Amino acid sequence: MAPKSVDKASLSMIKKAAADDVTTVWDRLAAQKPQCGFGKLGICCRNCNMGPCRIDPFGNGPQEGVCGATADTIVARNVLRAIASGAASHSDHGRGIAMTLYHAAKGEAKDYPIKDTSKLKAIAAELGIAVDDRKTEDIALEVAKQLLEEFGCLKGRLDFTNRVPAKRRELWAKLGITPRGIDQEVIESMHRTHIGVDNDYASLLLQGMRTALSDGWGGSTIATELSDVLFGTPQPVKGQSNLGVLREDQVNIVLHGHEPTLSDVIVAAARDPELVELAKSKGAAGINVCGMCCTGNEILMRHGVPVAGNFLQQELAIVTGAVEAMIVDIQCIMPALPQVAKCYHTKIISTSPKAKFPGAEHMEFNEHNAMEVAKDIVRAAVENFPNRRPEKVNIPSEKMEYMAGFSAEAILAALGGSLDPLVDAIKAGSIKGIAAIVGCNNPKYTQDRSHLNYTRRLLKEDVLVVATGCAAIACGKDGLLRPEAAAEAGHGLRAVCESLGIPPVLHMGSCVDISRILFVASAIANTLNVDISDLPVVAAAPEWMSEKAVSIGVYAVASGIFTILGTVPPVLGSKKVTELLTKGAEDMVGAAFAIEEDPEKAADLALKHIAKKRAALGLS
Ligand code: SF4
Ligand code: MSK
Repeated sequence: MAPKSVDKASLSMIKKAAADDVTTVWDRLAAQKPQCGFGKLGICCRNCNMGPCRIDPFGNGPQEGVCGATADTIVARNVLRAIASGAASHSDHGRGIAMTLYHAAKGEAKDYPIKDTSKLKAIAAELGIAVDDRKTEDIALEVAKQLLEEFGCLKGRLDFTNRVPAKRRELWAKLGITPRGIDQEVIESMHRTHIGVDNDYASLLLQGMRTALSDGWGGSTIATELSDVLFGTPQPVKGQSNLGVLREDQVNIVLHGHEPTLSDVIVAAARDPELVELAKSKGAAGINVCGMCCTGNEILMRHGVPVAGNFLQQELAIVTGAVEAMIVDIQCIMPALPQVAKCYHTKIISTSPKAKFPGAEHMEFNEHNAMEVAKDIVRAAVENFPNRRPEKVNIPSEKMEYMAGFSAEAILAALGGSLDPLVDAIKAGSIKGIAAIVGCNNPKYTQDRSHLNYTRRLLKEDVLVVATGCAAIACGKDGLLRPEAAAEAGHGLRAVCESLGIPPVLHMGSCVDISRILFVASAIANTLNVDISDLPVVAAAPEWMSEKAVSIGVYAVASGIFTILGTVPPVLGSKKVTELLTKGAEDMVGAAFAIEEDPEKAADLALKHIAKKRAALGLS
C-alpha cells in the first residue's frame, strides 16, 4: 500500500491519531472503498426525480437515462455543474472582498483601511475611472461599484479581459465563450444542466469554458486585486511552515479556510496587548497565530505568518493536542473537524454565515464589527489554554523556512521594474519555460508526493515554477521556497535565481491568486506580441480534489495553457467528452488537458510541451 504522505510531520500525526482512536480522512476513505464505479466515470445522473439514472459502461445495460440522456450528455452536464460550483466559490469570495471595499469606502467598515492606494489608483485607471485629485474613498467606492457590476449581465464582457492578448479575445468571441457576467455564467450553467435544456456535450463544455473564464478573469481576479488594495500587495517575506510551527508554550490559533477579511483582522487582534497579557495570565508565553490551506496562504503572503500545513493536515493539526482554537470561514474545511476536536480540547469556531458546521461554535463575523469579533474569538482561544491536556500534546519537530509573497508586482520589482530580464532569460534558454503548480491534496494519493516529484524534475530542467494553494505549501514544507533551493535547479535557472536572490519556486498566493499567474502569462505574451498559447508555459494540478480546481483547470486551458491533471477526473465514461478535453480543445483554444497520475511522466509531458512551444517560437 502506498504511504499516506511523504511528510514526516503528517506521518507521525497519522500514527498519533490511530493511537488516540481518532478517525481521519484516510480512515473514512478506506471505509468508502470500493468507491462507486459509475461515479468515478461520471455516468450517474440525479438531475431529476425520474432518476437517479446510470449508464452501463460495458454496454450490457442501459445506454441512456429515463429522459434519454446519453453518457456524453450526462458526463458533460456533470462537468459543467462542477465548473459552475467552483466558479461560484471563487467568485462569491471575490464578491465578499468587493463588498468589504464598498463598505470601507463608505466609512462603514472601520477596521479595513485601504492599504494600497497606488494599486487602487492603477485599477481605477484600468477601469476608466478618474483618479486625479479625488479622495481615496471616492475612487474606492467607484471601483467597488464598477466591479460589483461584473456580477450582473448588462456589460457583455468582463472588464479584466482587457488584460488578455487581443488574439485570444478574438478567439473567445469567435467561439462565443467571452465571459459576460459572473453570476450570469453560473446561473446559465445551472439552467443548461436542468433536465431537458442543453443536451449537446460540446455546447455544454463551451459554456463550461465561458463560466470558468468568468472565474479566472472575473471572480478570482476581483478577489486578488481588491484583497491587495485592502490588505496590501504582497512583497517577498519570510516565515516557516509545517506542523512544527505550533508552539507548546503558547496559545495556538489556526486559521483555516480562504478569506483574508477574517484572517487579516485576527492576526492584528492577536497582537492586542490586553489579549497577550490575558494569555500570560493563563500560563502561556504568548499567542501564536498560524494558517492552514489558503487562509494560511493569504496571511503568509502579506505578513509572513507561519503556515501549519495544507489540506490533508487540517485534522492533524488538531491531533497535536496543542491547538486551542481552529477558526474556519469558507471552503475546503472538512465537516469532520468538530468530531476530531472532541478527542482534544480544541474549539472549532465557524465565522461565516455561509458555512456552518454541526458541533462547532459559531461566532459570526462581518466587516462592520470585524475587530470586535476577532478579539472575542482570540479571547475564546486564550481562555481555552488551561484546558489543554499535556499528556495529549505531541507537536512534530518538522518546520521549514520559506520565502513567499511573489505577487506579479513583486516579481516585476525583483526583475528591476520590467519583464524584459525574464523574457530575455526565456529567449536565451537559461529559463526554458514556466510551470504553474496549483491545487490540493487528495487522500487517494500519497500527500505531497506528486507536487514535489513533479516540481523537482522541472527545476532540474531549468523550468521556473510558480505555485499557489496547497501545492505551494507542499513546496514550502520541503524547502523549495528558500533561495537556497536554487541549488536543486539546472545551472541556467540556478544562475538567474541566485543573481536575483529568489527561490526557484515562487509562491504566488492562494487559489484565487492563480489570477496572478494569468496576469504574468498575459503580460509575457503581450511583450512578445504572441498569444498565451504560444508561450512555453504549462500548468499542473498534481493532487487536485475540489470543484474549484475543475474551474481553474478549465479557465487555464481556455486561456491557452496546457494543463496536466494528476488525479483522474470523472469524465472517462464518455469518450467524446474525454476526447474534447484532451485533444479537441487544442484545435478550439490552442490548449488541452492531459491526465497523468505519475508525476515523472507528467513532468515528461510538461517538458515536451515546453520544447514544442520553444521550437515554434524559434527558440533553441
Ligand atoms: Fe435520469 Fe435524465 Fe433525470 Fe438525469 S435528467 S436523472 S438522466 S431522467
Ligand atoms: S485550499 S481548493 S485544498 S488548493 Fe485553496 Fe487547498 Fe485545494 Fe482547497
